[in-house]
Amino acid sequence: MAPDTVEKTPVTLLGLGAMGAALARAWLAAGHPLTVWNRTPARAAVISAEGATVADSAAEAVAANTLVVVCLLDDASVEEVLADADLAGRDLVNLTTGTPAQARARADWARERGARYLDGGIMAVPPMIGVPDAGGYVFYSGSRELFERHRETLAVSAGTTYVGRDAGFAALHDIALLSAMYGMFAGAAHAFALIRREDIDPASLAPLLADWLVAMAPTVHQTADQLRSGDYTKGVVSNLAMQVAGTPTFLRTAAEQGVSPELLSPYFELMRRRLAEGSGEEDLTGVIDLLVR
Ligand code: FVH
Repeated sequence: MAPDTVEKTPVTLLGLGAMGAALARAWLAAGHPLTVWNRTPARAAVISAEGATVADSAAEAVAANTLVVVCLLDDASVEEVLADADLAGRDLVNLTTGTPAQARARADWARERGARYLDGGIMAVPPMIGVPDAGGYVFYSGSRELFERHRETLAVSAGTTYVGRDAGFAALHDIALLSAMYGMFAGAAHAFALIRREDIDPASLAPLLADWLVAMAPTVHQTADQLRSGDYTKGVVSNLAMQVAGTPTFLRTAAEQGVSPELLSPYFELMRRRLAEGSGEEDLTGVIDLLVR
């Protein structure tokens, strides 16, 4: 096979926690020259032994390369770490999880310092990084030009999904998906609690649960369709009136099994409120309007 003679974009990476270290290893494995800095030097030493150059300070690391990626704990640590760095002319890619407002403010902050800015929301856990078939990806938003310029380099770590020029959109998509995930975790927790004291192996419930959640997941497309059209009765299979009528059975079952209804009750309460507005023929989509203040 011909040797890979294409020059790889040098990368500076600030932050070598669980995620940062995984990113570092992916870029090193792909042959990208890598300069790193981490608050706790021992973590940088490990990555240095694998081929990275370690800078003495964050400012020195930023000065080393045009493409600067940060993956720190939170927005406050980004502010702290970059406080003394000269960002003029840098392409700053921030993969630190934050809120949409923090991302927008950070984009303005970077622009005022002469940097181009791209925000990222990582939809992966560290073992998925640098593994093309693992399904991990990163939402990006902010400068489209910056995204295109570094797309190939960024794709080394995980898939890339650009969601718009608004720097806050990557964080918004990230948190939206993770919020849905927590709703799913909550439902699964309630399901396992229901069988907890019975002679039912959790391992026998797990595949049934997983298959059912997968079967139900595509209903989000109908929800989106109803939200777009404004017609929440479109394509309804199980209407709100019928579903609310069924909720006492869920609550009674929880009581019979000695399980707190605290994860289910808030959602049932919203369903009842929507029904009280005269929306019995609708889907569950109207609950969304009750949430938006
Ligand atoms: N790990 C995961 O599963 C998730 C997957 C989805 C995305 N998240 C976000 O990624 C960011 C980094 O997460 P992480 O897993 O690398 O986090 P830690 O292992 O806790 O490492 C934190 C790094 O941040 C450094 N740090 C923290 N505070 C400061 C500070 N004030 N000044 C300088 N650096 C700071 C920390 O340094 P040290 O403790 O080693 O000295 C680590 O490098 C995060 O936004 C996740 O939400 C990960």
